[in-house]
Parts: sequence; C-alpha cells; structure tokens
Amino acid sequence: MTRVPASGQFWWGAATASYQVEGAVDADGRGRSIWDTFCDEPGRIADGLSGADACRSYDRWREDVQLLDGLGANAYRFSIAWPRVQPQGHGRVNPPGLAYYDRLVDGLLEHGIAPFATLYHWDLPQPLEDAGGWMARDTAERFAEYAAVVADALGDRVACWGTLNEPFVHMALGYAFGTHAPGEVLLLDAFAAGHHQLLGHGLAAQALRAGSPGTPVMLVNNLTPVRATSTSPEDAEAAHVYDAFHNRMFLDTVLLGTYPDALAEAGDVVHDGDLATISQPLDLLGVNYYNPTLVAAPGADNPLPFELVPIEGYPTTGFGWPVVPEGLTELLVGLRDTYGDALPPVVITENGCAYPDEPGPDGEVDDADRIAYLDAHISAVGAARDAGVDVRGYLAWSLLDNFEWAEGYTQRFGLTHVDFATGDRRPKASYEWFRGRIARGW
Ligand code: PNW
Repeated sequence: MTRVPASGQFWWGAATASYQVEGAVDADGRGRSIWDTFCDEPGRIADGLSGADACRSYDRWREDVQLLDGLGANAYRFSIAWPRVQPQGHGRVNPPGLAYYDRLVDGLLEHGIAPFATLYHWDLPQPLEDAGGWMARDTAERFAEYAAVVADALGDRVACWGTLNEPFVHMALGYAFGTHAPGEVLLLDAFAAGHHQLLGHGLAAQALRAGSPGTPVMLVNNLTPVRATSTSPEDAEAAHVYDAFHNRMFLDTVLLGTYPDALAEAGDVVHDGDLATISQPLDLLGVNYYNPTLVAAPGADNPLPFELVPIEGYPTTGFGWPVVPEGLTELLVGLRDTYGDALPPVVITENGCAYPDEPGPDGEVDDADRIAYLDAHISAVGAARDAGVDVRGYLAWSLLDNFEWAEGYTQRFGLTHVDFATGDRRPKASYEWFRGRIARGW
C-alpha cells in the first residue's frame, strides 16, 4: 500500500475512537484499560453498560470502511487502543493487537481513504493507572515508548498522527471531576494530569518523527470560545481563568512554549526543559468543536475560580448542548488572531451532535436536526476560511452511533444508526446529506 499524501487537498471524513466502537475487549490478548474498570463500577455509566461490545468494529471494520467509501470520504480518524498494543502499558508488544490496525489501515488505503490515527483517546492501560496514571510523570515516558512501537508498525502507511485526544477533557472529567475514567476528584490538583499529558505529547511527537519521518503530527484539542456572563471585573476574571485552563493550557504551551499567566503558580510539576519538549513544532492542529462556554465568577461555596453557566437563547441538542455554529468561526478566527504565525494549519477533527434518532416504521432515521447542525457548522468553517484561516479538513463526529462514555448508549452522535443489540449499521438521512456536501466541496 502506498501512503496517501497529507497535503494539498481538503480532508472530508468522519471520526471514531477505539473504546467507543471496537468492542472485543478480551480479543487477541488486549489488556484492560481504565474504561473497562470504570464501567464495572456501579453508577458510573447512565445505562450501566460498557464498551465491551460497542459497535463491534473490531470484527465489522470492513463495513465501516464501506460506509466511509460510500460517503466519498478521503480521511478517517480512528484511535489505537494502547492496551491492545501493550497490554501492560509498557514493555511487551502484542502483535495480534497491532495486526488489527494493520488490517484497518490497509483496508482504508485500498479505498483511497487517508488513515488519521490518534494514539490516545482516553483508554489508558490499567497497569499504568495502578502506577499513578497521568498524575505520574513516568506515564509520559511510557506513552513515548508506545508511540515508537506504533510508528514502527504503521508509520509507512498512516497519513497523519494525532498524539492525544482532548487532554483538557481527560484532565477535567477524568481527574478533576471524576465523571470519566479513572474517576478521580482532584479539582485543581488535576493540573498535573494535564501537564504530564502535554509532556507525553511532546515526547511522543519526537518518537513519531524518529520512527515515521515525514508523516505529519498533530495534537487534538477540544476548544471552546469562552464568554463572560457580564462585563463585571469578577466575571471577566473568571472567564479569563477558565479560558486559561480549557484552551490556553493546551495551546500556549504547545505553540508558544509558555504557560498562560493565570496558571503560572500551578507549577511545581513543571520541570526545567519540559516546555521545550512540549513545544515541538506541530504540522497540524486538530480542533474538536461542540459549543461555546459561558462563565461567571464563582459562588461562595464553589472551590473553583470560575462557575459554568448554561447558555440560553439557542436550540439545544439531545445532549442539552447549545447549537452555536458562529462559535466555530469565532474560535478559528480567534486562534489565528491570538497565535498568528505560530498557528499551524487546522483540521476540524470532531464536530457533531447527539439526538435520540429513533428509526421510523420503515427503519429510516430522518435526522433533519443533525443535517441542520452539520450544514451550519460547515458553513462556519467556510466563513473562517474566507477570513483567511488555513483550515485543511472537516471530520464529523461520528461515523457511527457509539459508546458515549458516561452517557453509555443513550446519546447517538452517528451519521449511521447502530442497533446495539445486533451491531447492524444503517445510514441516517444525515449520511446521505453529508455525501452530497462532500461531493460539492468548497
Ligand atoms: C469528545 N464536555 O468528548 C470526545 O473526543 C469524543 O470521544 C466524544 O464522543 C465526543 O466529544 C462527544 O462527547 C467530549 O463535557 C466529552 O465538554 C465531553 C465534553 C467535550 C467533549
């Protein structure tokens, strides 16, 4: 198979993540991850289920490739499960686990679809969590070793590497608030889990460049335009601090080699030289956008320096998230204005919405609300491009309805409906619409 070049065209496609779609958690020597453990704990997942079966993509990946082909997609963003590659999270490599990604990558290339592989989408090997997880600095070193293994196995064919998916969300929900695995409630002390992820990103980028020269490397961030509830100095300061945690901690570090001032005192876990490692040049920045964030000064009993406030006056998705497409234009233009020449070209690596999506009597899912969401957000990307922002791709979240973390199977993000009792896939109306949108191009 020959590599698909990762430049010179616009990437249209869709995204998934290993634990959300693969299932087959015991197949071929896969080790356990923090999500297997978390889902076993009563009360953690809305429907009490887990990713044990999910979309069964480990066995049915050929159907996923067919769906991408039918869309006219030229890129597919998937993630690699670290516990399949290294069941202990370090040392011994598990060839049958790597072979799954070998098959998937070759299957994509046979259809002219560029494989965009994310190395870490939150499924940390459990033995590494037992040794401290991302709160332990060593995990960053382990991540770089794993990156070298994957680069050696797949680096001749992967079109673009993503190191981490959304280190902010993993830090916040996994380590600060505990609603995601590993379920720790460390509040601001979770900063260390963010810093160690950033260090892991930098070390992994070095390992990928050494093992897979010439393949573009990106970091994938969940970014949000932050708005204050009022112009009062207290609300403005709270918004400034929230923006530092959510966005700038994972941008200033990587693009400028500095921590934002608001986080300067957070740092005895930051060693000399870390920021130089973290600020490896990036080929692309992956941006996941769902909605803006509204922030107020904290109430009296709030231990945090900010308070999140629901955004009123917009329609909401089934998940309750506000639909604010212009927030995506604002975000992209803001990135360009803030970082200037330090901003690499951007790929929208996730954007989408959850709705109940019940099939009608004929089995069709007529998800007009998703079509409206995607149409408006793609137009918002177009507006940013017209304003001069270098956006190189748009990957919808998600190709398939899948295991939506703490929400279990209760939130459906797919262009394709999945019957979770059987694993059967059926394209929704939005899939047909997206096919036409891709065909039209810019
Ligand atoms: C992203 N939040 O997660 C992830 O990358 C996907 O795996 C996930 O399925 C998708 O978005 C939809 O949720 C997020 O609370 C999870 O702000 C939570 C938040 C944002 C993103």
